[in-house]
Amino acid sequence: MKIDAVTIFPEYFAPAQLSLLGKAQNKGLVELQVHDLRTFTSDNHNTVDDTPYGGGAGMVMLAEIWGKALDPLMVEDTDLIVLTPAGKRFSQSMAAEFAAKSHLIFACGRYEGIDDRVRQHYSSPEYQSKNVLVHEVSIGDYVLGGGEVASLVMIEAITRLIPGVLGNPESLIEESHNSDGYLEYPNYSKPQEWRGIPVPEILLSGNHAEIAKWRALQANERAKKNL
Ligand code: JCH
Repeated sequence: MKIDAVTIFPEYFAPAQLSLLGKAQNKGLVELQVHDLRTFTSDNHNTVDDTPYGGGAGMVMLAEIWGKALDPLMVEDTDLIVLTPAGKRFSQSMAAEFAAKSHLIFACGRYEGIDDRVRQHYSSPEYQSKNVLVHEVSIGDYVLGGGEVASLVMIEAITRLIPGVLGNPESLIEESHNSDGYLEYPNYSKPQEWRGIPVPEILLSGNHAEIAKWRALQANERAKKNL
């Protein structure tokens, strides 16, 4: 999978070189390219924003600069993901859908966001005929300073679902057995007693059918409690 991220803060993506995602890139399963939006400016101050038409607080990112950055990336079969607090809520099922794609672009805004004509332009019939889709996505109901951290969250959730990225595919199979991958039972490891708290007896029994039943019950109790 090819992933492009466009941002005025490329350094936010440094953690993408670590752990599973870093290894996936070394293995050639994921190719992440981070682009500095400011390299597409042509004025002395590298301006990427201006005041909003209609007035109001804050600044809006310029369509002209975003167009220059995105045009060369918007090839056939591309999903353009625009992060915004007003977007469709990101979920495990959405991650699975994006994991099957060949090319994702993450447009990371700052300030009050990006001039809406950028979204409109790349949603036009010209791009639809190139199998380009534009998605406005939010990772949750809280307001971040920009799209970078949200993109990193999405990239991690998506890329770990690409075949070969996770070392141990058993954990993916186990995830897929419950509804959305986050109905999890409580985990225990050594020692058998820690600060007076024992590991539940059933987990030491070797009875795998009973262990599976107990874990399913625990997962459901936990899910109800956290609603
Ligand atoms: C973003 C902002 C609009 C602050 C600028 C670009 C995504 N789940 C999620 N929370 N926040 C974001 C996000 C994504 C992209 C951008 N900002 C800051 C934008 C605002 O209007 C109230 C406020 C935030």
